[in-house]
Amino acid sequence: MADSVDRRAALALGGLGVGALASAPLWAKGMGAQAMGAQPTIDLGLSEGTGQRPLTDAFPGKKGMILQRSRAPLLETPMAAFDGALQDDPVTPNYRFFVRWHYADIPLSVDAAAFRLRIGGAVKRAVSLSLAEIQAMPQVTVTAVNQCSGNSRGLFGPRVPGAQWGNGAMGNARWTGVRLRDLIARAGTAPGVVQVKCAGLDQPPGDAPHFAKSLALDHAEDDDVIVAYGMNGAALPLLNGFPLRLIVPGWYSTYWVKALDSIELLTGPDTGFWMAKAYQIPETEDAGVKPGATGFPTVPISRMPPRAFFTRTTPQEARGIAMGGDAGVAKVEVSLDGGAQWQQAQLGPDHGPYSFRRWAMPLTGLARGPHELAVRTTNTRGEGQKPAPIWNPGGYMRSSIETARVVVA
Ligand SMILES: Nc1nc2c(c(=O)[nH]1)N[C@H]1C(S)=C(S)[C@@H](COP(=O)(O)O)O[C@H]1N2
Ligand SMILES: [Mo]
Repeated sequence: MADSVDRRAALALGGLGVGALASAPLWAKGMGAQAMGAQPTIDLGLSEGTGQRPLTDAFPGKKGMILQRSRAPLLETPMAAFDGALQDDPVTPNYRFFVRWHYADIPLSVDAAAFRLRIGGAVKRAVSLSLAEIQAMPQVTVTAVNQCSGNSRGLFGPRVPGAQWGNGAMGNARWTGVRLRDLIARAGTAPGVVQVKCAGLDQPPGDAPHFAKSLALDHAEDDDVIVAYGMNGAALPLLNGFPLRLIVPGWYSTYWVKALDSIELLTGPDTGFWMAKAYQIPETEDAGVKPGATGFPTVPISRMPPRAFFTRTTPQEARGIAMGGDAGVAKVEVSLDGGAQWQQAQLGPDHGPYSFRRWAMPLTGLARGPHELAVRTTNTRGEGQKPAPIWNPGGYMRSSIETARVVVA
């Protein structure tokens, strides 16, 4: 759901043309052993091995991030960053927004004045647009959760290879930009276009395949699919894709191509590695298979299912955030007895179908001793969450019911 022009965002974005420059390699900044040693750590409570990870301030525009890997950067958001009272804005600040790149050769600086977005392939006329030209087009803002397909992978049991994320490979932001549809219209579609392929400035090592993702043409032309230059009223941080990124509300962020500089219209399906081989999930109802299974049919990952999380639990109150996936949050329920009985939680303001929504549950009259809490959400299409976690070899799409423990003294 795209709102009309957001004045505040438009004002703050006035300085975009100046450009965001990083002077030194990201992983070279303050990453010496001494600096690292001084950093506190956080325990992600992973299924196997140590969940201890250092917190880092060493990346430009980022503070207090969980360091999963320096090169290519994998920075996770601590759950505490999502916490807030019911009425608090449920967006994740840019400086704490998670970061994920596949390849180490990422843009360390981008000259905003020289930057061009190229639109080609099966078009009527190939175009090359400057940021100023794109910012002069009709502006839309959408609030949407960006969640890695492998968010929570480190909680999979048995363990699967890949980034051992806790629950913080996600974030919610107000994205401001232009509709992908309007950009496509500048070039015009030649007959027979079926997909729209998007790629960015990051480069693969050797002859590895360039990172690129494709959407069906009708999806690419949805109202809500935008090419953003703004994030929470500021230019995109370099690590989150400055100067432009694709926003695909309701879909996993593997499609949210960062540092987007190429849009190519295709007359056949994208058979490249990143669409045809990577990011495949089992073709089962819940994307789960028996642990260890191989050789099952797969499909590319796409839409997100609903999820709810605890951000803070005290003997007086449990609270957190929920997302409906590719639909709004209809309700959030909390269980105080390990999932036997459920009560409706209070909901914070609705920021649209793709946003986090805050929830809270006062805990009054709890008996002394430990209590096993659980939280689940149901989206506006009636889709809920299951208690049992799924398993698949990619560690994708975890969305089972989360639990927390509170001890009343
Ligand atoms: N150009 C480019 N875009 C990309 C990627 C990438 O490696 N290169 N990774 C994708 C994946 S898998 C994720 S999870 C998100 C992460 O977005 P963020 O770093 O802004 O949080 O970016 C997506 N877009
Ligand atoms: Mo991802």
